[in-house]
Amino acid sequence: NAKKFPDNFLWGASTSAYQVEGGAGQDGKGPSVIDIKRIPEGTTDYKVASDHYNRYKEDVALFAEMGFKTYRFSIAWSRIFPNGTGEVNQQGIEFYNNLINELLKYDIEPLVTMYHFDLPLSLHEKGGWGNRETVDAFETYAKTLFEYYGDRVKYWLTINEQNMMILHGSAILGSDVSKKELYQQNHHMLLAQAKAMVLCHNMLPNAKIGPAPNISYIYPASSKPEDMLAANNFNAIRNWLYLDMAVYGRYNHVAWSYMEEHGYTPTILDGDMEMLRNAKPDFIAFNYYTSKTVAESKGDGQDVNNTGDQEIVIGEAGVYKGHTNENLPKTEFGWEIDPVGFRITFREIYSRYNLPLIVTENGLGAFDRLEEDGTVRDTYRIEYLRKHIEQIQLAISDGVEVFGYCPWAAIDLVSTHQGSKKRYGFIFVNRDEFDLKDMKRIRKESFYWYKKVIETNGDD
Ligand code: BGP
Repeated sequence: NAKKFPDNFLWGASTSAYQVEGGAGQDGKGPSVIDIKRIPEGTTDYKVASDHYNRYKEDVALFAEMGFKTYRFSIAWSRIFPNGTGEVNQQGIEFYNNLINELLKYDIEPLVTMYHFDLPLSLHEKGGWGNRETVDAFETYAKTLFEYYGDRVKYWLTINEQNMMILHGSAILGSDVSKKELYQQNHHMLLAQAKAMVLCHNMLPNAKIGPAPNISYIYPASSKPEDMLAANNFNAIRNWLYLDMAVYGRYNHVAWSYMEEHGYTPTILDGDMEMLRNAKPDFIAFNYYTSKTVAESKGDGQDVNNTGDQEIVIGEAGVYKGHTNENLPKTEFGWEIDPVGFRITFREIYSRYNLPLIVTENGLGAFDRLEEDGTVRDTYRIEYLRKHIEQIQLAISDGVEVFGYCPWAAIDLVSTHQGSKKRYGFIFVNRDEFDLKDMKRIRKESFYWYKKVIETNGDD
């Protein structure tokens, strides 16, 4: 007997600044690493995106029509500090003021990601997260956000998918960085996160803050002990490293010995570990699209294979290698679909950390088609989301505390890896990869379906 979704469950959806806003350079915005990102040939850049910067009112009205209780968006650091640090750009402050007020007008709770991949370019040029000064810049940025928006924003997310930035750093940032350097960046990001959490609790006693990694439970390719070990390693390196740090302020022993063995251990200064131990999140947010399956890697590097995604290679010689899970269907973009893995992931996170959970991304990227009659029949998306929502309900029945669900994405936006032909939204944006057309907003079939899900508190 499945338990009901709790009253006040935060149904909503997500976006991120660089993928939805556009408005590049508008009103004093500074450039970010996204502006120098290597964009795969044939795909859109992020200059206009979905032009949400200029159409946020229309968009928020549509979110309200769907009945959103919350909306997860990110603040572009370089709108607030065009140079990453220094002078505050009042026009940037104003934009998010307006957006937050517009949401509150409809009783939509803002759920704010402080940093979603778009590091200000000037900080990147000074060494980015490899430079400890970026930690201070982030602390100042966090303080500024709390000062300006803390009276209205109750839920804060520190860093989106830090684990993906470290594992696939080069794919997201468009530059090749050694693993040793990435783990140093990781240490600095963890410190920045810890500082933001402490600051938030000091400045805003009623606010809640948490990390937002991408967590998906790792399966072994077979019951062979060596495959089990590879899965256990990858779970520790990909998932628990980040949450153990956020919650307990310690490097787990498996991840640490992996870093030692490969020469990736970061430089840790006096006081760092204490700082990390003293910071505690109020909840854990996580993004989940798919599970991952790995096998043993023999260590010659030859057996480290690609899972089919064009950009992301899963595997590291001698540690684990990506493996196709034959039991799972795939999306049009080759991502394995695994709703049951979602429930397992909930259980694993909750039993390790015992904190309330919220899903900040989950969804299906597809080539949606605008029909001649003006409809978008994304039944495949409805099916994907329905199956995942069922598993949330089962996780709740398992005793897991879940307080919200924000699928990706509220509205079509530019994908991180595959341009604007890969759509995720409940709302269609009428543009092509390079032809901006009229940018009209069109309700997809999933829009009406999700509205009903929210109306019935998950009983659709
Ligand atoms: C997550 C990111 C999002 C989003 C999503 C889908 O990793 O946090 O920003 O892009 O993945 O990925 P993609 O756009 O590559 O399909």
